[in-house]
Amino acid sequence: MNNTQPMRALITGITGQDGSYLTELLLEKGYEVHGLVRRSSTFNTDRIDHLYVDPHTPGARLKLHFADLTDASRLVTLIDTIQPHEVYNLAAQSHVRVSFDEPEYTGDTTGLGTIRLLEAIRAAGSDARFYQASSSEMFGATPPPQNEETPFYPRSPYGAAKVYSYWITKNYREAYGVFASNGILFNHESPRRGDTFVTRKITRAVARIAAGQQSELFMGNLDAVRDWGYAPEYVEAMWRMLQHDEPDDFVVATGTSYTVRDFLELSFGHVGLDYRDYVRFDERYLRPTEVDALIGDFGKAQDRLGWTPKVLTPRLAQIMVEADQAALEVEGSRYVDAVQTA
Ligand code: NAP
Ligand code: G4F
Repeated sequence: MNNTQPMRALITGITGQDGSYLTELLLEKGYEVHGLVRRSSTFNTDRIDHLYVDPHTPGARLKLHFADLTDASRLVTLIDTIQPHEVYNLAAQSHVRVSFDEPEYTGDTTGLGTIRLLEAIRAAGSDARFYQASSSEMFGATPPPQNEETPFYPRSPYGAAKVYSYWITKNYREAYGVFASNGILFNHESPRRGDTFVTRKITRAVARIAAGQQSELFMGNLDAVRDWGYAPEYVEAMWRMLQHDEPDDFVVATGTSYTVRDFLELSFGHVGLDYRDYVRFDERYLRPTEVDALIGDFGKAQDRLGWTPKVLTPRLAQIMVEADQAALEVEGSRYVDAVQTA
């Protein structure tokens, strides 16, 4: 990078949890950041509003573009006009339970969206480095610990779509020499996590119950084991993958394991409550096929990228509960459990 020509990154999924943290990281590093935003009738840019400045402002380095991963020609135009040095493909229909309700749409975005973007890079003759947001859901039924050599056995339309994207990323690396890397990220959370993922659903409920605004929390399978890390640390690993001397695939995880029940205990315990007094079972939150246990071995990322996790699950639960309590004080009650199956 030099003073006149900043590095340019294109982020799909910039309005999501990871997209927002990655944008902060890249702007801090001096990048010009281009983000792909879906047009919607209400604004969907809450997570990046604090970073946005009017594009007419001299030196503005965050630029947003309307586009969709289902629109191949738009992706070609964007790659061609932006000429990014790095492309981070974070966009996806990312909810596992929802993928059973919307399997075809999930395949179209989470799976085929990746080939559309890779083809756009190829068609534009771009030498951009490419990051694919692969997932520990690809391991599915294969027991832990899981690393880069572990066979995939997806258990949902989402997991199957991510397996397709993983392999097509590898194929473009081998077939066309694209610098294309897969980050196989285990669950990572934050106060910006979507409301219907289990950690955030729990910490929002804890804040509301502690404030006397809610009396019950309906949940599904409490026995599932997950390896929950902290999202701001995980986007650092994404960036490091594209600075590495060669494209490769890396597991990013904490190597620790907790059940959903453990996360309930930690979160309710933080406000001095016993989760058993509030949590009720609702089968609508079960999945037709479940991923029982995910625990990642991040040794390769540690050795080759110098990446290690610092925030582990107990501290993560505390960060999220405190953030939801603070948010509740500011905004009052806006939580509506509208999407009943998520
Ligand atoms: P997220 O919060 O659900 O964000 C998903 C992003 O994708 C949003 O910006 C969303 O836009 C966008 N998007 C969805 N469909 C799209 C489409 N058709 N065209 C363009 N954009 C579309 O997800 P996240 O937690 O940040 O995760 C980022 C990526 O990592 C995802 O690919 C996810 O599958 C993967 N991943 C996540 C985890 C995790 O634990 N968080 C672990 C492994 C892998 P809207 O804001 O308009 O909805
Ligand atoms: O928070 P979750 O919905 O995340 P899940 O299914 O593990 O997927 C997340 O992590 C993946 C990486 O492994 C990502 F690729 C994916 O995009 C997403 O970010 O559910 C976690 C566990 C599941 O076993 C689920 O059955 O929590 C269990 N659970 C129990 N009750 C619940 C609930 N999950 C949700 N969302 N809501 C419940 O009421």
